[in-house]
Amino acid sequence: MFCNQCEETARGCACTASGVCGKNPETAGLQDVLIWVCRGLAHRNLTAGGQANPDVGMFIAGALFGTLTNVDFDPERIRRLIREAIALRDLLPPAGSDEPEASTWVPADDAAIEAKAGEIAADAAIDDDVHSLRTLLLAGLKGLAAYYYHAASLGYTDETVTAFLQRALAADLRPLTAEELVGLAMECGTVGVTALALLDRANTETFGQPAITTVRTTVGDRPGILVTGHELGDLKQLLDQTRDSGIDVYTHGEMLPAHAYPAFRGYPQLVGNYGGAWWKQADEFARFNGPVLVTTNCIVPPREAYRDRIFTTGPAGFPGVPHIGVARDGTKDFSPLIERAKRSPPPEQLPGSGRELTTGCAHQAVDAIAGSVVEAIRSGAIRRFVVMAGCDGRQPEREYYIEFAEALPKDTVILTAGCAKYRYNALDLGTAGGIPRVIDAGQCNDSYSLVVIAQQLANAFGVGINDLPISYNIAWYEQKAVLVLLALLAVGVKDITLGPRLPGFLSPGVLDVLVREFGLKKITTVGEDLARMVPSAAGG
Ligand code: SF4
Ligand code: SF3
Repeated sequence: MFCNQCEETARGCACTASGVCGKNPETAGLQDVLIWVCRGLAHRNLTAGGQANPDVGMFIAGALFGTLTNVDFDPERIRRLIREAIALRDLLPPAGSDEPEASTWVPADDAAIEAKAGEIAADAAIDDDVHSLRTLLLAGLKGLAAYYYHAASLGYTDETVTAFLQRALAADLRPLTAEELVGLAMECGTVGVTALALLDRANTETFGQPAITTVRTTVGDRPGILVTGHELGDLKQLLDQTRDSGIDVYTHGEMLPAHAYPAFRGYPQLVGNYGGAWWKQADEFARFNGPVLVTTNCIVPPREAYRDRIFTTGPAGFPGVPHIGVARDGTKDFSPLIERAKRSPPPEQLPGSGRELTTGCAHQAVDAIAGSVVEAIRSGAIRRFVVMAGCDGRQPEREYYIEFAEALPKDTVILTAGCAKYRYNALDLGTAGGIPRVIDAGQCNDSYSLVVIAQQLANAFGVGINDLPISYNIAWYEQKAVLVLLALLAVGVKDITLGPRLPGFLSPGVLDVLVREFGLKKITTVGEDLARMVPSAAGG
């Protein structure tokens, strides 16, 4: 195997024996083959005219989502998807006599799939700028596919997104120059903005406009079901099925922002949020005592303590873990979780929890207080915003983000989104000019909200987006964050600081371009980064 797509890749270089995330070589190889046959499928679908089969775009979005870090560890499901991709492809007319192998390949058996996986891994291991750019593009495409999948599962689709996804995947079947790859990566960011805006519309039109909301983190004395991941529609269906059941429902991780949407307020059994970011799940799921529903990333290999009460759905999967499927009409039957919950003791209160969390400060909510925000900036009560969006992770060096948040001067406000916020959203950072010092827009996809807020401020002050008093200190872990990074670059944001490590797939040459053209930097020390991002903070 050769996988270097996430922030915790082995030695900052690549996972080659097994994944730090728990992905084994078999699964890694199957994922590579699935992506490769999707390239062949995309090529044929586009060559047959436009998007000859309109279902292919959605199939590819789902398939790519499954290959994102911490989504699907189940080799059997991936094998099935490879067969489905080939079957879909072979329903399309052949695209001429010189089709790429990925558009015609039919594996004789599992050994043939394994051999193909070996070829793809050997090719990925080559260390040069072109391979670095190919990995950057693929990571961005995975993030794009994932966000598009979320929007489409709520019925919001956009052919320009699926057309680009297929064009960019198919393009890599022939040798591309570094310039072509840079162009596609930048276009991926632009299409990423379209997909993030689509998801924003899907969420707000389906669940209502989010409003600033406080969320309880204490537990009740009834049995509970814990819902994690990003798929709000799954939570909604589960809540409909648990009305008057005597079971409480708690959000976990990236599901926290659900509490801010009006559609989720009418459920008295949705009682609060339990736990923090994804990497603490082994301990938190064990203490929760009741069933856990994993809707998307991040799932980590489950511990024995809760293995008999964890369920996956959607793109998430793990061998031996029951998977809740979807009916043709889009409904899911969560009765296995409900039955399991009825036999479960109530959750255990987590040590250190109890403080209410605030979420829902998406662009619509900030719009409602725009006058006060502009006034606070004009009066000097708010001197600077620092965007600290992205992912959390398990390495000790991520303590940096707590220290950074604590060290920020009292007239600075943190704009956050994604699970990165769990490092500081329970700190008592107070307010600046009457505005909370941590503005949580929501899930990682709600980073889009932060861009809208920045654009609104730029308009209010009649300046460009880079002339605003906003610094970017982004934490990344997986490929959704890569797409968010490309989207920020596409809207013209410069001087982004990224951490805790830079992507292992960036070659020195590609990094050099990102530094030169976009001012990308890696985090250093809290003191040094503060001095750079909030200049007068250096003197206290
Ligand atoms: Fe390694 Fe990350 Fe790939 Fe997992 S997803 S195998 S940790 S690089
Ligand atoms: Fe987190 Fe997995 Fe990226 Fe949606 S839940 S941000 S890491």
